[in-house]
This record gives sequence, C-alpha cells and structure tokens, in this order.
Amino acid sequence: MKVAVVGATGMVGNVMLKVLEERNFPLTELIPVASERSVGNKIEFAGKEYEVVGLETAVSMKPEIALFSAGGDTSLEWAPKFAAAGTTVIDNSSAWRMNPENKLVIPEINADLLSAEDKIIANPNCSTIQLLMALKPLHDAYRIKRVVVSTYQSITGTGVKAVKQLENEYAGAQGEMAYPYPIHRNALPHCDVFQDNGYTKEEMKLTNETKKILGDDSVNVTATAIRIPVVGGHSESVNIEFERDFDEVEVRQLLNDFPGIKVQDNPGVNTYPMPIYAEGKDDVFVGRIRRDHSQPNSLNMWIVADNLRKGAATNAVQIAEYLIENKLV
Ligand code: A2P
Ligand code: 11C
Repeated sequence: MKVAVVGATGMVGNVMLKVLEERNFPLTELIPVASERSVGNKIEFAGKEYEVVGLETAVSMKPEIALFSAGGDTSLEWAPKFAAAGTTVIDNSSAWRMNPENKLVIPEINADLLSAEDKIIANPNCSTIQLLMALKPLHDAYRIKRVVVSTYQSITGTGVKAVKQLENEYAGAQGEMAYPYPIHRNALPHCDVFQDNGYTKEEMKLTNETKKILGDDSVNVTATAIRIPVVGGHSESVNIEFERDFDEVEVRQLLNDFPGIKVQDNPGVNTYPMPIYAEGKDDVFVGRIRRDHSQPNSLNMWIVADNLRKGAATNAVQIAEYLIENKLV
C-alpha cells in the first residue's frame, strides 16, 4: 500500500505516522505531505528518512490511501483531486462529515457502510468519537432519548499554537495566542467558533455527528464544550436518558464487551479515567458509571480518551485497515 499522510508535520499527522508504525500497517511506500513551507524537510518513519512533498506531487504519485489532517480548506480543495486520481481519502477535518454522500465512520460502529465507491471518507470529531464509542452499545440495548454532555478538552485539539501558548504562560513568556484569553489556570467555555444559535461549532458537531453515526435523528444531544489546560486527552461528563430502563451491572458489561472500551470504575479505590493515563493509549476509558436519581431511565458517566489517538489518528488508521482487510482499496 502506498500511503500519503497529508499534514505529516502537524500534531495529528505526527501521531498518524506513529500509529501506522506501531500497528505494522502494510505500507510499501510513505508519502509525507505538508505545506510548501515544509517541502524538502525530512521526517523519520520506521527507521528511514522520507522527504516531505507538496500536494501536487503527492497526487501525481497516486497513493492508494491518503490520510488527511491539514485543515478543512486543504481537504475541500485537495481531497477531490486525490479521489479523481483513484486515491481513497480518509479525512480528519470537518469538511466532509455532514455531507450526505460522505460516510462518517467509527470502525467499531459503522464500518460496514463502506464500499469501494467511497473515495472521501470522513473521520468524526475527536470529542464525538469517544462519546459515540460509549453510547453505541447502550443505544443498541436501551435506545437513547437524550444526551447532555459537557467536555473538558485538551489544548492539543487546537494544535501546536495552543501548546506553545500554554508553555509560554507556564514560563511567564510572551508569545502568539491561540485563544482569546490565557489558558494556564483557566477554563474557556469556548471550543471552535461561535455560531448564530449561541453554540460553538464543536458543540454542534457533537449534536449533528452523533445523529449521523448512529443513523438515528431521534437521538437528542445538547453539549457544552470547555477548553482546559490539559494535554493528554479530552474528558466528558455525560448524562443519558434512555427509553427503556437499564441494569447497572449490565451497563458495565456492555461497555466492557465493546471493542476499544475499557471500564475504569472503582470509586472505593479512586479508580476512574483521567487524561494523564489515557495519553498515548488507543482505548476509550469509561468510569463514574451511576444511575441519575433525578429522573427515570437515566445514567451518568465519565469518558476519557487521547484525542490525538482514538479521537483522530488511530480512528483514521483503523478505517484504512478496514478498507484493506475488506479489499475496498
Ligand atoms: P506545515 O507544517 O508545512 O505548515 P497543525 O494542525 O498541528 O498545525 O498541523 C497542520 C498540518 O497541516 C501541518 O502538517 C501543515 O504543514 C499542514 N498544512 C497546513 N496548511 C497546508 C496547506 N495549505 N497545504 C498542505 N499542508 C498544509
Ligand atoms: C478540538 N475537536 O479539540 C477539536 C479538534 O473538527 O476535527 C478537532 C476539530 C475537528 O478543538
């Protein structure tokens, strides 16, 4: 497999390379792609050096698969050009996610939708992926009516600029700001841009992408997305109201049995998921599982995952693996 990684010098692109290497992805040739600024720079992969190329060159090299994480504008312009050259694009931006013609895929949930005709496949938003991993087995068992989610999001979701901002603030140094306010010792109720309805784009992604991935418009999601000075992953406090009642022991079992989920829930010994332990891992961690006593058929839980891994790079690589295993590329 000839694989292009578009945005190879970026935060997610870097993790994509790491994940491809770790999982022994059946790769015969790597094409690292970035902006003109980086063309000619060297990157290391599996003990070899590769030269970064530009988008035009990468298209002409006709990779079988292109993993994109270079922002929405680059995807909008370039994904169709790769697709026209026969490449299957797996895109990590929000550019194609809500387009009815493009599949929005979490392999554990809906990879069976994919066919060889899908040339631009969308990777969901990071906070959506970890939420949906935990919702899916419970939706199948009890039918979800409504979800109330508050996120506590890592600055790595914003990119290198935000990590630099926090480092500068730690060091008491001046520098470029990724956010309108300091992030050190702060919490910003503001992830991505505000929309006319008073929600941010990040919050609306949680609402809209959930319906599309579950293939069920009746699932209502209301979200508040918060940025906190953490690097290891995103955390989510989730309240779910089901149509049917549930059994707490069965809920734990369903979550534990779902591939890619690890239940960490033993309050007696202070066991619960946390971003410092989720960092660098591919699983989604669920804990603080407990009945909501304020209304019937309702459950609270806490979900944590490394947003750059399962929330982005790992999910994209898993889609690529599925395509290969099922001979769809
Ligand atoms: P570059 O490093 O050359 O700027 P991050 O989100 O961590 O900032 O990373 C963004 C990634 O997308 C980087 O690899 C960046 O390359 C790449 N990128 C940004 N804009 C473009 C563009 N117009 N064409 C190709 N790659 C781009
Ligand atoms: C964040 N979820 O943490 C964002 C990052 O739509 O893929 C990824 C944005 C996206 O801010």
